[in-house]
Amino acid sequence: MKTLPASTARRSLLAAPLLFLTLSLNLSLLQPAPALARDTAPAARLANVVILATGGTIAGAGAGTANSATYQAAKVPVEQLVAGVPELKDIASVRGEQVFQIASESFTDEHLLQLGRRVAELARQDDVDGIVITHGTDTLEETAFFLNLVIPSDKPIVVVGSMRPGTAMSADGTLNLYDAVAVAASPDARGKGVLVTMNDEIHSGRDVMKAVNIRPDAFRSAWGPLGMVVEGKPYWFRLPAKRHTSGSEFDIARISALAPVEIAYGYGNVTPTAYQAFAAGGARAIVHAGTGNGSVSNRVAPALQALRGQGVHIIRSSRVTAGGFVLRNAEQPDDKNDWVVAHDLNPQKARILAAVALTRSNDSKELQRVFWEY
Ligand code: DAS
Repeated sequence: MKTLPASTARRSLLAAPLLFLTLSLNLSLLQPAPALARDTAPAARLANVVILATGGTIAGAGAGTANSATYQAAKVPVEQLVAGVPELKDIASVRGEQVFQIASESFTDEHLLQLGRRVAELARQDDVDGIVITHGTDTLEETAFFLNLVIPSDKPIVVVGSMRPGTAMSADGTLNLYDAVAVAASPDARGKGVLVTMNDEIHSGRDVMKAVNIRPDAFRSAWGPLGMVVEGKPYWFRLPAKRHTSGSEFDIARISALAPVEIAYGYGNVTPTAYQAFAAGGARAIVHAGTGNGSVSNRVAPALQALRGQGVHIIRSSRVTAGGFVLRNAEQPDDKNDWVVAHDLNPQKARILAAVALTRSNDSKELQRVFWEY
């Protein structure tokens, strides 16, 4: 038998224990991890989350599984929504309330106030840790922003919808609802304002908008989402910068009615007719959904100056959808006209903020301050 040179023999002797150690390590990797010592501390209780259902596609039903866009919204009751996601019981102690059963394009300011009062009442309860609102997607961004302004609570409040009814293939409502409850149950969602979970993303109720009307990735925030939910766990990457909820000067308890505020769209060939009709109908402010930088046609500017003279506020917003930013006195003499600019808020959000702000002051400088701060 050929003997090994001494150096080779030493290396192989050294190698033997290493080989044994490696093998035993590999084998141990194949064994199931030993059960951790049972934690004797009582298991932390699941968070109590209330789901307020208002209707929309997330409660919709279509004739067949191929009907992802042809369906009836606001059909499925909240009990069935909750039963449709049995995994909810693993992440929270959930109960549901049916506040409305409507498509959200039919929301009125009265619906906003009624929903807001119920949210505020629940948020004051010690046995409620978080609130989820299921909602149509059409005006979801308006409701989320409204609640962000008037609910004096740091508890997680999450608005959620779906782009496809539960009867369709690849329906998005179940996972959206699961994500919403996961966020509402999460202590680190506290103090971040009203949130919106759609398509695994977590958005600020202030920034989010419905940018697409027929795909699950419909909701966008011009400044980006705050985070995302992965397998029932929220991950955060940024925080809201504007005043909201417990940091807001507005409180639903002190609002009996929202101020009447309308929106008129700017476009080529525009005339003052809509603005004048809104003023005649009692609008206290008109949001101008202007072209580009909230620009105002020279066919309309004189009429808006006259309306301001009659006490109607003019608020310049922009009709652009991927991130407007209207600057004071840029292309329009706002100081001279005593007009307000909507900052980065789109027209529908500007309407909500003006309708809330005018419940406290009719002063245009106060109104402009509010648009900078919220
Ligand atoms: N009609 C729409 C609404 O209720 C359906 C939806 O997308 O939720 O907002």
